[in-house]
Amino acid sequence: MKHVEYSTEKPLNREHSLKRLISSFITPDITSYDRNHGPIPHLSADNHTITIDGQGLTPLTLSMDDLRTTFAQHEVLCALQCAGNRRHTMRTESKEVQGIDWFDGAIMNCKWKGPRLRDVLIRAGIDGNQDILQDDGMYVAFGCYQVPCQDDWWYGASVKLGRCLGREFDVILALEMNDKPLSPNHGFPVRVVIPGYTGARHLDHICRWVKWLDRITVQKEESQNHYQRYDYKMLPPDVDSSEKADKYWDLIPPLEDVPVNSVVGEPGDNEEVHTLASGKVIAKGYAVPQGHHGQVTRVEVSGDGGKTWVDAELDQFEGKTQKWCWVLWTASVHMEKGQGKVILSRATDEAGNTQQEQSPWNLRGVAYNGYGLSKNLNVV
Ligand SMILES: Nc1nc2c(c(=O)[nH]1)N[C@H]1C(S)=C(S)[C@@H](COP(=O)(O)O)O[C@H]1N2
Ligand SMILES: [Mo]
Repeated sequence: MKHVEYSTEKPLNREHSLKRLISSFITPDITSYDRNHGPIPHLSADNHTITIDGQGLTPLTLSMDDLRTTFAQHEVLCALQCAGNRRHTMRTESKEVQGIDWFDGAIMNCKWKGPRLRDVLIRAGIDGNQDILQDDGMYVAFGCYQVPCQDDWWYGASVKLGRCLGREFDVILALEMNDKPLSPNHGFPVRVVIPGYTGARHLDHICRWVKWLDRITVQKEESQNHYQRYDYKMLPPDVDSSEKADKYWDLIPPLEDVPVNSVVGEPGDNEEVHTLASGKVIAKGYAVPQGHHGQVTRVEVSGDGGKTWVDAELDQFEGKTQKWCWVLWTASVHMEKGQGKVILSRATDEAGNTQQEQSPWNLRGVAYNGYGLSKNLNVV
């Protein structure tokens, strides 16, 4: 029997302290969040394989050794988050939603390495030079049949074929995270990595990064897996029960765009905050841009409930803007002494997308991006 950790009934879902998360530009394995719909399988790289098949392909099976030694290895650095990141804020600032009570830490900024999916598909017979448009109606479905999930017996997701073939999209089959083989938690021996997306439709959240990948199928329709069809979608605001949602799932496309976002990680809620001699308080957090629209260029921070704002400093990795990464920010804001104070943050990206105070309520609590918020502070 396969060695597994946790169970289908009680999968491992956890995030780490936000302070720890924002203390490092690259998120180490031990600080990155875990999201599972079933148990974590412990697989062997010696006998695990991926089968690639589908429309116009001769089925091809590759070992982990094949992936590592017979393809050029490609590295990408990127920040991605679960679609449910910040659900807790939507739940508490707006009204009740369904789903795991994620705070602001279901995100990680890591380095991934492995062959390009493009090269693997070409070896399986796809013509890499054909002019595949975003809307050609073909999809690449990823599957993991290693362990059953809570709502389906396998885990799967799909993305458009054009996205998998475009070199600029940096889609890889990752064998390594942060210069080490993947850990079982993060998909050992291989997972899909799909950084932010340029195109008409994007799904730049990590829920599609299938772990323990064993199947890739090129097909005419989206994946029929439960999590592709009935989850990670933004239902309209008037859908406020599972019964109403049932009528909608098949009508709306999967979540397209994880919006521009920022959070305040320091100080944390309910903390006692000491002002500096200048009367200012130091605040820190992270910010991510909206899909393909370009990096976060500005983060504003307010210590007076949104009346006045100051610009935060953005500390980027080695001074360079990395295409798919987050930015970490630091600001010093003036604050009046007293109880029940708040610090707000508001990010803007290159395309001019800016966070609004509140974000649209939806039943599954996905894509929350209201102002970053640290509340109930006691400023002394
Ligand atoms: N096989 C498999 N892949 C999966 C999942 C899963 O439950 N099973 N969860 C998805 C979701 S919802 C997220 S947010 C990310 C979490 O990746 P992590 O656990 O490495 O943080 O993996 C995705 N890939
Ligand atoms: Mo997710």
